[in-house]
Amino acid sequence: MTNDIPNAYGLNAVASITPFGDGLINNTWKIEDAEKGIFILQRINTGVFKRPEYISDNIKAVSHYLSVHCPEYFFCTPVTTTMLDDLVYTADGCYRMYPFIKNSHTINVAENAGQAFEAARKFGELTRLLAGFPVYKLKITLPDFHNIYLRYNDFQKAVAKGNKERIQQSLPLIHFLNSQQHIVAEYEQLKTANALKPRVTHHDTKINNVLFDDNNKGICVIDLDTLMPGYFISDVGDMIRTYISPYGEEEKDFSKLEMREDYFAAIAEGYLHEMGKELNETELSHFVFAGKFLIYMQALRFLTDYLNNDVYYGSKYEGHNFLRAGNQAHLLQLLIEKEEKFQEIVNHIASVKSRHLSLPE
Ligand code: ADP
Ligand code: GN1
Ligand code: MG
Repeated sequence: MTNDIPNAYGLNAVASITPFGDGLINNTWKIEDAEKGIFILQRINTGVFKRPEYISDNIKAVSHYLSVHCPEYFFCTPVTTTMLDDLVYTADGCYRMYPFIKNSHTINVAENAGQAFEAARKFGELTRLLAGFPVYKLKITLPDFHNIYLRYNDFQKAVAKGNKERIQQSLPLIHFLNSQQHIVAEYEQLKTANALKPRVTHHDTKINNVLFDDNNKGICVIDLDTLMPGYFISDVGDMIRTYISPYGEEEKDFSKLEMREDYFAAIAEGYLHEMGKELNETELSHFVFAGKFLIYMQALRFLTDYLNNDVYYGSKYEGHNFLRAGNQAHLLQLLIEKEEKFQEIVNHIASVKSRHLSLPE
């Protein structure tokens, strides 16, 4: 990358530009400018996000709403260029820049249940604060992103028309994923019954999308590209997928994956601390389903990509997406084993909260 992009944002004393973070879709750099300080520069993957201006429009709309209704809330917004634009288009893509939040850090795997609580609380807080926001004013930055029905169909197409050798090799995994199709059916039922309330949803609640301070308190949520209308199952599901196991989606030794009860309870406590009053009965009773939904969809997406020759996620080594898919299928099995126990935990937390709420002041 040349200095043209930082220059467009008024940075004329750039001391260093270093690749940063572990995202799979966009490119991120940390930029140090001798005069203006530290920034995060990102190239938006326009193969995935075809209308980057929709992302900017959503961030502006939400930021405006929050500044009026909860001015004390810290919402991290992009920096504008010297021409007052927030996006810069060049021949090699579309860029935007954020101030680097001082004394912040991210983690890729939760190291203790307190971090899981904090992250779940921060994402829950955002949705709660935006409960009065006209959700359908948000633009759809990624159509059908969490449409599991479509993801399942894409998977079937890949199984029918994808790389023949890879299909052959993946047969046991294909068989397992086909056997879990009831997860799609249950989601369709919930939608048909209008049981899930459309809300402002982050759609990528991985723990490294929360900035923590030195005391492990959440500073703010980041990575707002997929902030769109959606359902709570997307956000809670990705928390269950990514905060509970001590090893994540890249782990090759599946025996290291675990569904730790205390981390699950921390997610439920943190999210319901903010959203307990917002969720309806059906939503509460589908809290663990959210995890099955998201983990299953991620397994479908990784295997679909493998069968389609890694066109979406790319691959750092032979069989990378096959391994990620197997990892997620294993995680799904672990969650299914704990499903009843975990849902009891949610019911218990929700009932304690509602008793607490109905006590006289
Ligand atoms: P991706 O879509 O590729 O995951 P993110 O927006 O999550 O991109 O940014 C990647 C990483 O960069 C984050 O996980 C975090 O470590 C860091 N980061 C992003 N924005 C900021 C910021 N404003 N301040 C400090 N660090 C940030
Ligand atoms: C991608 O960009 P990143 O790493 O935050 C993906 C998510 C997947 C995740 C799996 C737009 O997120 O849906 O859950 O990889 N984002 C997009 O790690 O596809
Ligand atoms: Mg991210």
